[in-house]
Amino acid sequence: MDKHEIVGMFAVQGAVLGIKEYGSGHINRTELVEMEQGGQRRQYILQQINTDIFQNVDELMENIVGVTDFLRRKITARGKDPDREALCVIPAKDGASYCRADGKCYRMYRFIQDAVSFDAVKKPSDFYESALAFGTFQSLLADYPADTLHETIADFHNTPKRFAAFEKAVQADVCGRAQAAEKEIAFLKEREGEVSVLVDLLDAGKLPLRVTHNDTKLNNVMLDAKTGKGICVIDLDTVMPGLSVYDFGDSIRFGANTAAEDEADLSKVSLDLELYEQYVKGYLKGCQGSLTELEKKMLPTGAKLMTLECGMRFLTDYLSGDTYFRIHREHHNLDRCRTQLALVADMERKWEQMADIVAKAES
Ligand code: ADP
Ligand code: GN1
Ligand code: MG
Repeated sequence: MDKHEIVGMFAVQGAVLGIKEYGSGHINRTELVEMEQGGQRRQYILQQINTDIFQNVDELMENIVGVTDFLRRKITARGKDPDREALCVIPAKDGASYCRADGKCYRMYRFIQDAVSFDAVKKPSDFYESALAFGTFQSLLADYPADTLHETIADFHNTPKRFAAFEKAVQADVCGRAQAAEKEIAFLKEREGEVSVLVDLLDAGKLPLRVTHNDTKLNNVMLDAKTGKGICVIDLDTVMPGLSVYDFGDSIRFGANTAAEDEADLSKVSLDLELYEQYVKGYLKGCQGSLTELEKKMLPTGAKLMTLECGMRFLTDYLSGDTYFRIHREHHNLDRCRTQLALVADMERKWEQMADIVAKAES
């Protein structure tokens, strides 16, 4: 089936004017669909879901429909525009939330107009706005029935389990790549004692389990193209019960790095403390005072451990033959791992300042 026929399976009218690749995600494949409807041009997002990773698409889409319906109702009740501030799933013509074609799974969303997402921070206020949006997202979902959410990827941010998987990949060394990553392997092993800190606090009941996004990269939030205000959190595949400090941490890992996630020149990698501060302020404001004292105190640890975890995931994938994250060049996952570990090292150098910024921030 070609893409035009796939679009035709969804409950949209009119003629397809064009379909082009879109976005820079590592997991799904995203396309922008342009249609003509009664003389007007309309845009949609078409996504091929990565079913190697998301093996139960019914459960995945049940989560997304549940969360987006919930958000849309709340946003409407607050007198705001749900089409702008929440994703809208376009159903298939048979009423299902996604389509199957040639063994692949596709979903469609209404396109959020006059909005942008960034792969890198252009100005600090954009980062502040993204933090406000992610914090608000979490507050909006504070009373979502968490027990109805399916775990779309088991143990997604269980850092000690990620560490065990990394060690297993080093042992197996199926591609003979471990030697090329000796320094990175040693760096991670030196920090083994730290990887359980947050999950241990969760298990001890000291950190609360919340409904979290779990993939809070800057390019997963849409900002208003004119005002720069954060409007809508997207990419909801991993909305599951989790830790707020990890949501915070993933945003810092990606957005407060002075270099790109896959920068090959490590001298460009560092933690931008000004951006970090902006994010702390925006996130705490968005969370509306709901974070506990311990959550607040653990924000720097969330940033460091999420960066460490992501580094070990990239390295595990490199050692395993690049089967998880889409790569665009040789050794791409090794480069990605190296930036993460360089960022961890810089966070260690700036640890006191990171803690100080949080301590001084108003919640
Ligand atoms: P991935 O899982 O591959 O990261 P995303 O759902 O994040 O996929 O989509 C990729 C990009 O497509 C986003 O960064 C964003 O720029 C754009 N995008 C996704 N959904 C929408 C939407 N509903 N409206 C406008 N742009 C969107
Ligand atoms: C993946 O899909 P995308 O590109 O937003 C990954 C995240 C990683 C991120 C690293 C489902 O996110 O966990 O942090 O790459 N998503 C999944 O850039 O594994
Ligand atoms: Mg994304």
